[in-house]
Amino acid sequence: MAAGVFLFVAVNLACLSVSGNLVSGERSFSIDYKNNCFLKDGKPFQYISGSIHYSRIPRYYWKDRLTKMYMTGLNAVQVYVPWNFHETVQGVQNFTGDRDLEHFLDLANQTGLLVILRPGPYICAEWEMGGLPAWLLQKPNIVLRSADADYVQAVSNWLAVLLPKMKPWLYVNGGNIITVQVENEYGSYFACDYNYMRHLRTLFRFFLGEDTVLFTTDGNTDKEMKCGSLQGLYATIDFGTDTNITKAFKRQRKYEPQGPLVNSEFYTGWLDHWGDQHAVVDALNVSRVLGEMLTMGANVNMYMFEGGTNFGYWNGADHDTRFRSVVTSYDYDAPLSEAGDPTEKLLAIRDVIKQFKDIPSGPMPPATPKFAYGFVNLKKVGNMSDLLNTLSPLGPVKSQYPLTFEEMKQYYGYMLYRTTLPRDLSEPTPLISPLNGVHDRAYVSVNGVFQGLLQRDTVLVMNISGRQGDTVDVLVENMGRVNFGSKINDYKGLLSNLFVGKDVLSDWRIYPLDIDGAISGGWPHSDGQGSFPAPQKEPSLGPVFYMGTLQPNGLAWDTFLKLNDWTKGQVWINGMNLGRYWGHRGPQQTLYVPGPLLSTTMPNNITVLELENAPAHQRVLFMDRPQLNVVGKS
Ligand code: 6GJ
Repeated sequence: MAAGVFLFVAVNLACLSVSGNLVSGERSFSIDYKNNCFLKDGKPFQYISGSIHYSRIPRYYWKDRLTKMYMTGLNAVQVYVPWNFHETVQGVQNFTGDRDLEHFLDLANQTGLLVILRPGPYICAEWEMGGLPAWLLQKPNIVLRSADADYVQAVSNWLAVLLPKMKPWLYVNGGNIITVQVENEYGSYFACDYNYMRHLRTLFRFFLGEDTVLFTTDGNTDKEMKCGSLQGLYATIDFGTDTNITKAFKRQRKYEPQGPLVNSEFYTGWLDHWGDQHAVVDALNVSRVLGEMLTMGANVNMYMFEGGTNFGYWNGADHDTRFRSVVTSYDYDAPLSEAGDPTEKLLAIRDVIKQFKDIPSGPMPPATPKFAYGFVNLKKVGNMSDLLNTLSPLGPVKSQYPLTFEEMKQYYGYMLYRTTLPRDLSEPTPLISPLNGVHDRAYVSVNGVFQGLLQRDTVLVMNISGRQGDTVDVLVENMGRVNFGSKINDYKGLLSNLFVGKDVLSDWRIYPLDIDGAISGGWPHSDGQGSFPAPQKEPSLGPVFYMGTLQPNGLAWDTFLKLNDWTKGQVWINGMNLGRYWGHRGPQQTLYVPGPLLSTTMPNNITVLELENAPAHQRVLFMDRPQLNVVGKS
């Protein structure tokens, strides 16, 4: 080892030989700047942590995943708090059921795991709008993640609810939260607004006390570390396996000359967008670099350790050269699979950790049982355009020109824009979004007949035909708001006018769609079997609902739903929105179905919204394994 590196490593090992001044019974967690380490109850402490997102795992399985992380040898977990998951409606905070954060913290505590809390308020995470609630966009031109008065007011109101809930969970108060992150990689954001970060520091100090270890995390560049760090917040860094760790930690040392080395996001895998090749990160590289960091005495959090699922509409998106939506699975090629199954990568990591600390004795809990329930035949319920009385019971809003989702005060899912053709189109005529205003996908029908689609950034024109006065339906899908970079103020819907040839389309009737509410209320299965057309085995075009039931077989085991030959859409089972499928694009080909969602005695209601093209066979398949790595045809 080169002398310089040797010295660097040696200096950082100093902490491990320090014995702290113990005051019996007193709990404390702090930074020892003299010996470059954390102190827990006055003794040197090195955390080996993994990221887990409770918002991506059904509450039933939290204990299972946490136990597997503990049995791997981790002593901490890192947890994001998605603001929009808890305050979906402005002023209404929800901490129940799958949102019961304190229950999650309690389970971690019971399991022997400390917590590194990351309450944002922005969290990135491939989560819708990086965790920020879309209702913030009610204020046009709001400057998110800045000292913008409206944004700061909303943030202050939220943190005034969340942080007092977290205070009893601080380690010093008898809980298991050892450190708290302020914002998230703020150095990668254009605003670089120190007044905003100072305000957050003030709020966190006010609610959590002067002794809590507050930190920031930024990417491995000087620009990011400079703009993201702030006096009084311990600066940490993040990087993956393809990094020179000595250089990376030297960069951290430029901002924290003394104190523990910390990699807050050591990437064990990576995310997938629709159409990507499935991302994987080599397990040997992960375990090798992890070993090198632990040898240096660094504190490491593995991002992700358990990824889980972007159920419902919670996936985020990226927008570099173009809009790219993140897939439903957040498997992330993580040590615990989306379904919580231990992988070879987990075992390799455990082998590394056992070189540095004792591993809990006893067996690693096994993968949860999986079952291939087989084929289920569905039948057509009806075209979206014929179901508006059910899906939009309050009827349309009339507007000369289109309104956005935000203006309509519907933030997620789908919205139907209806107008009429201004003139006869005897020849196929371009339907154009000249300002690229379709956010994100629009499915276009004339008199209920699907004619094609428009897509943000990539399909700005299509041809339609029809007669003057014909009904034009434009179903717009919000495919998840951008969660990283300058485009996170990601308005949805028709953001600008559509033209047929040179004629602007106007005089719209805009239908907010509460599909999830209708399905939670029992539709379509509660409408009885007789009220739907006789099951014709024929393909269908355009936005169409299908229904079916998975008959109970006494088992409620995890399973994976594959929609072979279907194109793109959304699935609900027993009222739960499992997320989006897009087999035509891939790489995800199956949706994770958590076993606890299924009934062992009652028929399990399946509803599918196919947006483009359903196969004549109208059936779906429940398998006993996932398929996340098959890029589609389109
Ligand atoms: C982290 O930065 C983020 O803090 N990260 C990613 N960032 C996107 C950078 C693109 C150039 S991808 C995976 C993670 C999570 O998003 C994390 O929340």
